[in-house]
Amino acid sequence: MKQIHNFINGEFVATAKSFDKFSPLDNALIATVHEAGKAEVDAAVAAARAALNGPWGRMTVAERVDLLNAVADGINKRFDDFLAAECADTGKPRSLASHIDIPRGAANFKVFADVIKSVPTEFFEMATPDGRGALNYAVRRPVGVVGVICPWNLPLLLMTWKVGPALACGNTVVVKPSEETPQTATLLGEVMNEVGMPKGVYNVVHGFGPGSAGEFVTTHPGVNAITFTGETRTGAAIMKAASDGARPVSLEMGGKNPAIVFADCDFDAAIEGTMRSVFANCGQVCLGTERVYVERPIFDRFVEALKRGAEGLRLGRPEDAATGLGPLISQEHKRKVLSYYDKARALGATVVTGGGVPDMPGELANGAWVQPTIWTGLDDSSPIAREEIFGPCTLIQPFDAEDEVIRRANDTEYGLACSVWTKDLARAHRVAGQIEAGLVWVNSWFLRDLRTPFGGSKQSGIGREGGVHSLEFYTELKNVCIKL
Ligand code: NAD
Ligand code: 6OD
Repeated sequence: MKQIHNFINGEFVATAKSFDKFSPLDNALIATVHEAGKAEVDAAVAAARAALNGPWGRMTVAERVDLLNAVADGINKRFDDFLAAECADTGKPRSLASHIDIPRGAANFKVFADVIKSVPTEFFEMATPDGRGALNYAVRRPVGVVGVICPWNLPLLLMTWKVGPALACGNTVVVKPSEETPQTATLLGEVMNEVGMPKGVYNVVHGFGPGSAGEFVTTHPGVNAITFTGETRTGAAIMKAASDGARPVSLEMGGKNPAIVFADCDFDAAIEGTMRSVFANCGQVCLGTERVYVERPIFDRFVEALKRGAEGLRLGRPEDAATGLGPLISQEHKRKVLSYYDKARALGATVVTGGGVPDMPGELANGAWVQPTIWTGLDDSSPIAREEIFGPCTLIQPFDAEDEVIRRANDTEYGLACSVWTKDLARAHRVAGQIEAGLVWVNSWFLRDLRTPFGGSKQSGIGREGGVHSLEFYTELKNVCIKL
């Protein structure tokens, strides 16, 4: 059986305790994952601390930039290995992972290598009573050892989205990947060694949350800052843990994202974009659309077109080029998503398409498959319109007026993302300005420039990362005042 090790101080570390990793495709056992206990987390934090005080801490920015670029090249060199590992853990289509997950894994190092080369700083001259004056300048220092707690939906992409800027800023990291997706984080350890990354800069500890590696990292007094992506409830627990020692947190959390489709939109583009925002990665994207508001004159046509799109999605194995939809991540998540399918039916939803478990051939029948699903006929108060489901499903509702749809889109505890589809530029600006979310896409979805601020409002997040905004979290400013 494939063994997935921790990666501590440049070494692959086995432990006595382990857990099983099952394939989402067919529930077959695919790997044994070595679970880090307190001792391994202590060792990882100690290695990360020592690296800060070692060659890594003494490197110039230019030397760090060269290493980050080498990591990006190293990921690209082993592209097929990363692709195979990511698809094995998640079951997602290769066509998706090869266009998004793996390239972004490399880009997250390249982009922050570029950002760190041109960091702006402050400089102030001041008068002093003796007339000689003084100069002030601010320098950025790494915050220290950063704990990185990751989810399972875009494992390499979301882990490197944190590790790239953290290392660019001169920090060291202790990464806790999701228990569902351990492989690519350990594989990145091989790349770190191949490119000559100093020992202890990048560490990986495997395990779960409470009572396991996740808790041990977030409560560890040697961890100076914690960056997290995952569910809102988990983020809140981590924020509590971080309060011990008053450590900073960056939290990227859940969503219940609306799409707003005006009658004047480019209809085909709106359908294509909404198909992706609802069904990409089997609906397991934090930025995905779970509520679609469609202006009444095009409502029926829109529902019909999205239904056709959903029914055209081929469910299948990652390596099959025709596969448009993979399974959910796990049996547990399948049970959660199906509980919403049942709830929708019990609440009287019109099931436009899907709503159950597909017939899959052979062993795939044991996998975490659900049908792509569209509902109408429920209102904004229903749990289907309010709670994050994180599956390949959406509720479509009609609207009649701009003010009305803005109010309804904002009527949620979350505030991550929104897509607006219209050809009216003034309206696009007006609506975007009033949406309570960290990201608004107009006539697009998941179009990402990594220099832009990324993060959620309300219960969807605390803080912004991306470009120079990541520097705000991963560095501390120190002012130096020089009396002349
Ligand atoms: P999760 O919160 O269950 O787990 C995330 C990570 O936290 C895992 O590594 C888990 O082991 C760890 N963890 C759990 N409890 C912990 C604790 N008490 N202390 C320390 N670590 C703990 O999330 P998930 O199910 O892996 O991911 C899906 C969720 O992530 C969805 O809610 C989705 O919206 C959200 N998400 C948000 C973003 C974003 O950018 N805002 C991106 C991706 C996913
Ligand atoms: O693109 C990104 O940088 C990012 N953080 C995406 C998050 C996707 C959520 O599932």
